[in-house]
Amino acid sequence: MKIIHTGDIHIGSALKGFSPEKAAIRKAEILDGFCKLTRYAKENGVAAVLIAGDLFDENGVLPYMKRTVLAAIETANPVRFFYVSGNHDATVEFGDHALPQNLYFFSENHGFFSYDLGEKITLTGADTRNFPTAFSTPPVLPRDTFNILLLHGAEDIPFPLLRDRNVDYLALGHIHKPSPIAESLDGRGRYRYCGCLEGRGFDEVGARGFFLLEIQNGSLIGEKFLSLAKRTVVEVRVDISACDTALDVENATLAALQTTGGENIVKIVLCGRHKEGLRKDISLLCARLCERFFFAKVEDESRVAIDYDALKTDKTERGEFVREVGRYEMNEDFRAEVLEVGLKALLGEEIDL
Ligand SMILES: [Mn+2]
Repeated sequence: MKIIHTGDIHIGSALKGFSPEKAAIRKAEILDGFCKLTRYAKENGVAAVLIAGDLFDENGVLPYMKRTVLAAIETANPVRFFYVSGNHDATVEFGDHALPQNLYFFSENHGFFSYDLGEKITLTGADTRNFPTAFSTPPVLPRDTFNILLLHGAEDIPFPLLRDRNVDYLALGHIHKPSPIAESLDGRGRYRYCGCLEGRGFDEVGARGFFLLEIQNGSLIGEKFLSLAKRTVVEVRVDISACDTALDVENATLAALQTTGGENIVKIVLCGRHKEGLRKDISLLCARLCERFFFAKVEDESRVAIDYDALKTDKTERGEFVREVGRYEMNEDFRAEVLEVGLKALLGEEIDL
């Protein structure tokens, strides 16, 4: 039996950090990402899709999004969808929407609820909205079946309570970075976070997708990480120590992005110690990158390389400033920043803090 482990799709989330136009596109793509997954499941003979919470993002979920999700699920029948609520969709209600027959919830009993998936596979889950009381009666799972536990959370999940309860695969949601290798839960079971389907913000760097599990005769015989993501958030650090001009900075950045496709979202972090007087033109660089990639953000961690030894004996106000800053106790990164800003001010340069 083929089973998909997904979650944290966050349909309707605000997508801060993008321009309004790009945020609107991305919002549509995130909804579409779930629809693509439902089609993949149907076309590839997947029996069940486990949604480990946060399918929706409560603050921005609109009726059309719920309609689209429910229609996609219905269209994917006979694939069955099993959905536990997370912390971001605990309050999302379907109200008057007609629910497809192939969508299953875990809200009964206000605790753990189990489904027999057939082929000696059981699926047990609990809604996050029923934490922590659900854990007062932890599930008792059969010894001779393949047991999947579906939950959403991290610190609020008492892992020790779930050990030695015949869990084979703990399918988790909440942490948006996928765990490539499932970690050991106890002598029998393993746990894993699936991550989100699409990187949404600049903090969701790297591959995003879902896990496809294959279970036969009570054992897991295959597990694959697959991605249908439209875009990836790519973070690249660019050392600009050797740059003399803004054009050099741009060229160094473009060289670092040579293998990155234009459909992606890029986050550039400038680093290194460059010569004094280099004008980095961050805004222009960001605008250029936005022309080549879906969206871009530039962070500047680079600093001026200062020849402290020469300045220590320098008789000018610059030397005096360096000596003065040297008298205070402070973290060395902060000292470098103070010196850079101060020396720029003494040269009459523009300062962006
Ligand atoms: Mn969450």
